[in-house]
Amino acid sequence: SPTRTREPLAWNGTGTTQNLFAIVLGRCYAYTQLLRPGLRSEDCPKILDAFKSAFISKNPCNITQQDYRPLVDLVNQTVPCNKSLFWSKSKELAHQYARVQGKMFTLEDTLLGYLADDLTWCGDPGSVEPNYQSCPHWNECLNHTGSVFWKVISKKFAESACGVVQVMLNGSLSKPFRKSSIFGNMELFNLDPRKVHTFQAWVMHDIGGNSSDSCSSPSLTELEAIVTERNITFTCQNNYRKVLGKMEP
Ligand code: 2NF
Repeated sequence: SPTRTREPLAWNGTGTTQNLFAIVLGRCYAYTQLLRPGLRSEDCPKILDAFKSAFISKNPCNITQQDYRPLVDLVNQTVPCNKSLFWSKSKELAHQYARVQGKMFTLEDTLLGYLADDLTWCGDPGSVEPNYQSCPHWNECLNHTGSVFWKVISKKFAESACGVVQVMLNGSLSKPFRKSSIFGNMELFNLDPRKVHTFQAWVMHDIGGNSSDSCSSPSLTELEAIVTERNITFTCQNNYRKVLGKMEP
């Protein structure tokens, strides 16, 4: 095995998840064989190789969208119309809803999002191994291994959405919609108005917390203006009942 000539670069974030490659390969087989049979499980070793090639031996602050191109091109998954669920600051509830409902797709219910959810990974210019000691925090530099990955696959997810799309927002925040979030700057602007006719916002509040009419707050009015300007019909619901109802045992 190659000997290190020096210590890996030191960053402010946690290092690569232990057993990263085994987790990614295992998730790939689980997804393609058990969760969504019909996707090609024989591609999993190729998918893992393309994932590795995107960042191994590279400076984790100098990753480009092209680095992930071979990986993204290996996966041809489309989400059925009316089934895309975007979220911002509401990950757990959005996932629960999508999965209980069984038929909605958050980004993490697509293969690429599923492979990487909750994982950290980065390489090091001086090594063929991932950097298990530290990785850049996502606000430490712009073009970092994780940010670029999520931006690339978020953009693709948004571009392919069609029909009615939903976004779940967190009404317990003073600004449930933020233009600077990944939803606000990658997903929203990559929806295709020729395919997406209606945009539904669900503003959820903590159960037992203060309930307010977030749909008429300035933050939601700003979202409405952007959506309407893009010639997509906008609707907004506070505490969409179907979400809460489905959560009851
Ligand atoms: O880890 C994920 N599963 C993930 C990461 C980034 C983006 C998922 N996404 C996709 C989801 F599918 C949602 O539709 O983007 C949408 C949510 O992103 P958001 O920025 O609108 O919402 P937040 O709840 O603020 O952030 C979601 C996660 O992304 C991390 C953040 O720590 C949280 O774990 N995050 C925020 N900004 C960045 C960034 N610039 C970021 N990760 C990398 N780069």
